[in-house]
Amino acid sequence: MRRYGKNTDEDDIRSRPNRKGNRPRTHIRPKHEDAVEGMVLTVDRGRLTCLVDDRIVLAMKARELGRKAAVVGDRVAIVGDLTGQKDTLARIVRIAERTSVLRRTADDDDPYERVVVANADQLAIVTALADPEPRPRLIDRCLVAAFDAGLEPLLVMTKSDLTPPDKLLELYGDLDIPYVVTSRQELENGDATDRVRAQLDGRITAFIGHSGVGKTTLVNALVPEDRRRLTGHVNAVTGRGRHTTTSALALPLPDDDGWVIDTPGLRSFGLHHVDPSRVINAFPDLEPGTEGCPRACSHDEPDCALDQWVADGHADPARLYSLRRLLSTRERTEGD
Ligand SMILES: Nc1nc2c(ncn2[C@@H]2O[C@H](COP(=O)(O)OP(=O)(O)O)[C@@H](O)[C@H]2O)c(=O)[nH]1
Ligand SMILES: [Mg+2]
Ligand SMILES: [Zn+2]
Repeated sequence: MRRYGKNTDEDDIRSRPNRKGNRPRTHIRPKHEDAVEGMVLTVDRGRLTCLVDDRIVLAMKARELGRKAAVVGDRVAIVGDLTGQKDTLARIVRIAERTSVLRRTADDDDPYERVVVANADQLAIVTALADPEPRPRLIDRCLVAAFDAGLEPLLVMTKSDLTPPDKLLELYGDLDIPYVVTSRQELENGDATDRVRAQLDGRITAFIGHSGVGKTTLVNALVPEDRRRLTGHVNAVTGRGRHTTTSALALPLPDDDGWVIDTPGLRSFGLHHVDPSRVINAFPDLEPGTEGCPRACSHDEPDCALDQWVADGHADPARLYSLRRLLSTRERTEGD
C-alpha cells in the first residue's frame, strides 16, 4: 500500500484571509497520515467509486476539500473504512496534482468549466463513418480540446462496414493525427481490437464522441468482462449496449497495461476555456513562426506572422490552413 505519509497538503499551507481581526487559527487539521492512495473510476451523485490496491472502495469527498471536486482519473488520498465491503463509505481527503485536465464548457458562452477527466494521456475521438453521420466540426472541437489540454489525439473511425473512411481521412490527413479504422466484423474477430490496443498500451486514454458512434462497444471489446465487473459497473451497460450513467468510467486494460475511460455521449463541446497559444504548441512546425505575431494574436488576423512563415517555406500551407480551421471552430456555432 502506498501511503501519502508526510506529504504537505496544499490546503493546509495555503494562507487564508483573516476574517475576524488577527485571531490565530486554533484548530489544526489532522494531516491524515494514514491516508491511502486510490484512483477514481466513476462518480455518481457525489459517490465516488475508487480503486484502492485491488479493492473497490466507495467514497465521498471530505468536507475539508471544500469546492474542489474529484473527477474520474483523479489520484486521491482516502481515509476511513477501506475494506470495500457493502454499505461502507470512505472519505477522500486530498486530490493529487493532476498531470492533465480535459475540460469542457456546455457551450462557448458558458464560462463554467467542467473537468471531464483528470490525468489522461490520450484522447481517442471516436466517430462513426455512418449511423450517425460524421460531424467534422465536433471532431475539430475535440481536437482543439485535446491540444489545449496537452493530450495526444487519436482518431477512431468506427463502422467501416457501413461506409469507407476515405472522405474523412482526406479531411484529417494534413493534421498527421494517428488513426484507427474499425468495423463490426473486425471487432468480432479481434483484428480491430488489436489495432486499437496497439495505440493504447501503457497509457490512460479517454474515449469521447457523439452518442451511438460505438464507444461502449469498443471499450467492451478492449476490456474483458471480468475486469469490467471489477468496477461493479457491468450493470451500467444495458442489454442494448448503452451506457446509462452520466459520469465517465475508467476501466483497466488487461495486463495492467493502461486504462480506457468511457464517457457518456457528447452533444457539444464548448471551448470557452481554450487558449490558442496552447493549441499551437501541438503544431511544432508552425509554433516558431509565431515569434513575429502581435501580442495575443489569434493566428487568424492580417498581422499574423504565420502567413509569412509559410510563404518562406518553413511549413506546409496545408498545415496552417488546418490549424486555422481548428481555431475557427471556436467562433462558429456548433452543428454540422
Ligand atoms: N455496423 C456497425 N455497428 C456498430 C459498430 N460498432 C458499434 N455498432 C452499433 O452502434 C450502436 C451504438 O453503439 P454504442 O457502443 O452503444 O455507442 P456509444 O453510444 O458511442 O457508446 C450499437 O447498436 C452497436 O451495436 C460497427 O463497427 N459497425
Ligand atoms: Mg456508450
Ligand atoms: Zn499569429
